[in-house]
Amino acid sequence: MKLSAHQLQQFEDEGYLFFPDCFSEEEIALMRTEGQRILELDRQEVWREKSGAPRTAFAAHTFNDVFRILAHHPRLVEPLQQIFKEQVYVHQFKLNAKAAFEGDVWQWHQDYGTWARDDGMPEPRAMNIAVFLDEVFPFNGALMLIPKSHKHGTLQAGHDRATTSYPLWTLDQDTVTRLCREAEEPGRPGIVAPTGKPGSVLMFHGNLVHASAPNITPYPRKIAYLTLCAVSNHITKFTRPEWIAHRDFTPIVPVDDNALAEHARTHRTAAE
Ligand SMILES: O=C(O)CCC(=O)C(=O)O
Repeated sequence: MKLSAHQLQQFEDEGYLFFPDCFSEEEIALMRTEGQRILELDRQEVWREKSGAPRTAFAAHTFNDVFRILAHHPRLVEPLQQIFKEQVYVHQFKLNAKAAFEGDVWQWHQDYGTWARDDGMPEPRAMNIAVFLDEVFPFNGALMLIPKSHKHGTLQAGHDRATTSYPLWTLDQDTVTRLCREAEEPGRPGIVAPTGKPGSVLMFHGNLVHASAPNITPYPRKIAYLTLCAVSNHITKFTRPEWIAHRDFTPIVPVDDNALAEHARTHRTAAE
């Protein structure tokens, strides 16, 4: 997938790009089933909410064929090669559950804040790509973004180890308020929350400020996040486990565009 000049400009101006219908129903059905199965596994990579509900499953691309394909998918990899103008490797891979009634808050933060402080990543030349596995509604914990906030560099943050089960470098309320005021436009508040069908994709700058509210609805909101980093910008500090911040900086060689659909067909035939 190649970004147009208009999309590249939009990314630079706003800090994010949204693609409804990037993956087909067949491709998503495969990922949703595998994602749910993985979130129920009892292994160290599956992080739980304080309630015990699954929060995040890390590194599924290292032990599951479907997510290995996703982490090498040209629809995700090629736009980032284009943005960073070089090859990329997988810095992190996670399935975020945001389970029905139990999915907890993600406080306001910048991803690069954590990658710089915890992993020694030199520059914000890495970013998250969110692939919606369930429908994201305005009410089931949609990701909230502050447009243009990526232009402020890496903001001062505090290390939050208390409010959720996952440690994160989070921003204070004054900073979030100021950034929202700056992002306001006539008829648009300073926060956007892209919603859409399973198969939609959201790419956002490593310094874009974002958060999500708890899910108190019966509608689960699973999202797969692929974090790709420019190879020349690989991390230099190894404070977190390898399955959270990867140390294999091998450039990704993308698979065929139809690899997921092909996998679904092969496995359906084998099961028949
Ligand atoms: O999945 C979410 O709701 C938030 C995830 C997030 O902010 C992150 O992974 O940096």
